[in-house]
Amino acid sequence: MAGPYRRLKWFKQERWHKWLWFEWLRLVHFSLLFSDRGYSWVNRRHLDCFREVFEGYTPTPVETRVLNDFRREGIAFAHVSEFCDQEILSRLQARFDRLIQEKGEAFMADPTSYNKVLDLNGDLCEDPAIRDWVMSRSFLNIASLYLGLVPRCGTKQESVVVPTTNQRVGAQLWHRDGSDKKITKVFVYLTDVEEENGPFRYLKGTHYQGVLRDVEAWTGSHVWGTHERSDTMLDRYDELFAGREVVCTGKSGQVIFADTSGFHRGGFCRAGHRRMIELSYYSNAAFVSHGPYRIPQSYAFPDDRALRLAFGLE
Ligand SMILES: O=C(O)CCC(=O)C(=O)O
Ligand SMILES: [Fe+2]
Repeated sequence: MAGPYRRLKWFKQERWHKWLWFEWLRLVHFSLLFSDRGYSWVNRRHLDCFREVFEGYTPTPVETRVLNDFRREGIAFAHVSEFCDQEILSRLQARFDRLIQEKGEAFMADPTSYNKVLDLNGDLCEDPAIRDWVMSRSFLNIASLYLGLVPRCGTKQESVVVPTTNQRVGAQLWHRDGSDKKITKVFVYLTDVEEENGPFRYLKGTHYQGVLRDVEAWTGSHVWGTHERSDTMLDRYDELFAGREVVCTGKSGQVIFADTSGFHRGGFCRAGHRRMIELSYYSNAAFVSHGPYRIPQSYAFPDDRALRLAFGLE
């Protein structure tokens, strides 16, 4: 037994072999995601829950309006006050002030990163403001009705973008998020965002259900899995996208729903800064790690099956 075992170990350690495994797994994974039957099968529990919870559900007028735009364009807009008490905005802003202070001046002034992540996932309940925002049932309703299943909450990120370089880098370049075929991201601005503050930008209709979905390949390492960014289709920009780019400038309290499987870029800040919270929802089978955020045992989690599934508690 020693011989073959040693050979297997050697085989496992080869870098090319790991790469091959990874590529193969990725291929199988995406084949499943992109076939309707595969997608339904890998997400079956979340589909069952969707049928149970949303059969006969009548969306509120805000949800209906958001969903109509979201399905057609891949992007939709609302305001914090349409979902929560307007007071939540000042509570979230106060939290940002506190987090920025805790991070310290050196962190905020570091010229090597344009995106200052104040909190990624972390404890979702330590601050009632963020907890109420993250647990909002309206966002889960919209994400569920858009995706056609009860999704998994992927990430919660609070960040500030600041001016650094003159060259766009990372997510400042056009890209699709390479993790799922349909995604719901909910962004909220906590500051007024003008053109120079690095607004989020989106190419309408480039999402999976959109009229321009096939404008660029859905597979390939520049899109899927690796999260590499590209501006490759810029030379065809006028031909393909004239009038289709939405520049999401907006006031503090602006909420943006975006299917980031469609092309987007943002955070290219040239003056001032932009404060934003991002929540993301994917199918359970997405090529992302959900969390790992923390929900303390002491938190009396609502007795709500959809919400429990969304946070991986069932
Ligand atoms: O910061 C932005 O506006 C873009 C963020 C982005 O690419 C993303 O959240 O997927
Ligand atoms: Fe992105």
